[in-house]
Amino acid sequence: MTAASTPFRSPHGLWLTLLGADALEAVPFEGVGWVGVDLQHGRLEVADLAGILRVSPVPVLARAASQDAAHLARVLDTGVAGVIVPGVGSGQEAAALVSAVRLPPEGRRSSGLSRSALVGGPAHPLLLPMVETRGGLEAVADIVVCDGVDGVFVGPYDLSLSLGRPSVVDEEVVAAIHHVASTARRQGVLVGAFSADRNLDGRLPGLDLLGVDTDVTAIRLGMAQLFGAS
Ligand code: 3PY
Ligand code: MG
Repeated sequence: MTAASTPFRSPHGLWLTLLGADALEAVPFEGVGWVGVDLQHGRLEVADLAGILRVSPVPVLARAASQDAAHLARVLDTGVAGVIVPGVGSGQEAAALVSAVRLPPEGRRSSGLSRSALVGGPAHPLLLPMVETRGGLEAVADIVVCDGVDGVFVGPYDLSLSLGRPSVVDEEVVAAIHHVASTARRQGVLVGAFSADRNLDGRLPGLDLLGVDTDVTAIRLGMAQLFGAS
């Protein structure tokens, strides 16, 4: 356990898949506690992070494209508040992430004259492995106990696929999310999840980080409000 309390003014996060700095500069952030930049799905790239960091009034987390150490280093070099790392399936994988994400002596991340060094990044970026497979679910106690892991983040969509369940509001998926949350709470680490489903929101446990929905959904809702049938 390395993060005692949440650095977020609200658990509610906007998940970015499409919008860059120019658009973010122009949208209201009331009620938004953090943004998650999705580098695994959508069109955003590591090169988009610096601009987003410049304009975001709230902490920026990056959902990494993979567990690759070189990729994680490039992401952290931008100065993001933390990384959400997909598909972590064991305590060993979590330990490898600690090694990739932490500077010596805790880990093996290299320091360089990157944006985080020159402009400023957090001394301790959050490391949030994603639990989104049956293997990750079975290993969650080993993942949260890993020194250097700050919390876990549930991906309900991949988790429901991995469990062979038809939707994210299926009883087994919801129970699995609660199990992840209670295991994380017992260890005193952060717990987060993505939602994007208003039927899931009310069935989730209390979270430090709730990825409410994507920028595309926000645009769709705005379009429907502006142009929808009256
Ligand atoms: C999932 O639900 O699988 C996610 O990765 C959320 O983005
Ligand atoms: Mg996923």
